[in-house]
Amino acid sequence: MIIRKQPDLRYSDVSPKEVYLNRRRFLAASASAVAAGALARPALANTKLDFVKGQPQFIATDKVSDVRAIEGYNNFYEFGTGKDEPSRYAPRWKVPSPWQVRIDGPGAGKPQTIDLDAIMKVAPLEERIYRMRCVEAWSVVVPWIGYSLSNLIKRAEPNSKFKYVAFQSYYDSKAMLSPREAGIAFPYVEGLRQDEAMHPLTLLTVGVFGETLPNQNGAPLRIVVPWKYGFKSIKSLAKISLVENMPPTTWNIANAREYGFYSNVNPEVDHPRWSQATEERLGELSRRKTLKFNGYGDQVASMYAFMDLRKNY
Ligand SMILES: Nc1nc2c(c(=O)[nH]1)N[C@H]1C(S)=C(S)[C@@H](COP(=O)(O)O)O[C@H]1N2
Ligand SMILES: [Mo]
Repeated sequence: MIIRKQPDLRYSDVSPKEVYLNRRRFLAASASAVAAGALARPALANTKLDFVKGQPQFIATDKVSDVRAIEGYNNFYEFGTGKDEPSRYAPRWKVPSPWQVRIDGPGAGKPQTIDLDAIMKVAPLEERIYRMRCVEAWSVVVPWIGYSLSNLIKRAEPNSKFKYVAFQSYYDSKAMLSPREAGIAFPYVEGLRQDEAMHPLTLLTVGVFGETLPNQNGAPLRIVVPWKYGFKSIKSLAKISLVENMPPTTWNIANAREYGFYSNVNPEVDHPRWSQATEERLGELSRRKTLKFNGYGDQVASMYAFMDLRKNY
């Protein structure tokens, strides 16, 4: 049983951010901790968001992960290739304001540039608790805030040329690593098939733990696709193109044999260098069995019914 009928998640049993931050303020008073630079550091001072609870099908019943796992153990190669580096270096980045997102491409009947402020008002913000599974076989459970990406795409009045969506991250060579340092091309690009992009689970995400996104989690705006490996969930989104052909994606460009376009979580198809059968849920001692489509099969499997998922990995 993965989806609970009544969303009644209590933050009292999930290491809430407030508890953690209070503990951290307490620690900050300790000279030795400060001197040792030992404080794990999620960003402070994000803005509180107004949101409602997502529908039950969007609320995983797994225990929400500790804020230190979600905001302190990240992949964001623009800010470093180590898991601790994004939380150390991304907070220094000043998120450009106003943040503008370009929506274009042959599939967009009404191409447009839209500000984050306007994006926030396109649909009501919902809190959704999603399991996230990195291709590197660790996972977390995250209380994201956002709304289905389909709401924003519809504003661009998509036409019959919309077969795929191509996403592009923001890139600033002065504030971020060079492609040579990171070992991947920038700007980071990702993509989804039309039906995947319009699927209600695909979340345009502006927050986590009730507040705007910390930089290391992809501020100010990212995509979250919970049935796919984490690298599909592109951060710091700057451009959305509605296109006719399957777009290039960063990890596929870097190593096509290891990272395919679809990248659905699949315990039956191993990565060439490691098994995908199990995962480390951060904060838990024993490994979990990885679920096909990360446990979202009831909602998404039909989109792949006629595909060989070994070939289309
Ligand atoms: N722009 C950009 N987006 C990115 C990445 C990245 O390096 N750059 N890493 C991806 C990977 S591999 C994962 S697992 C998730 C991690 O998201 P999180 O740090 O919020 O858990 O972000 C994805 N989005
Ligand atoms: Mo990942």
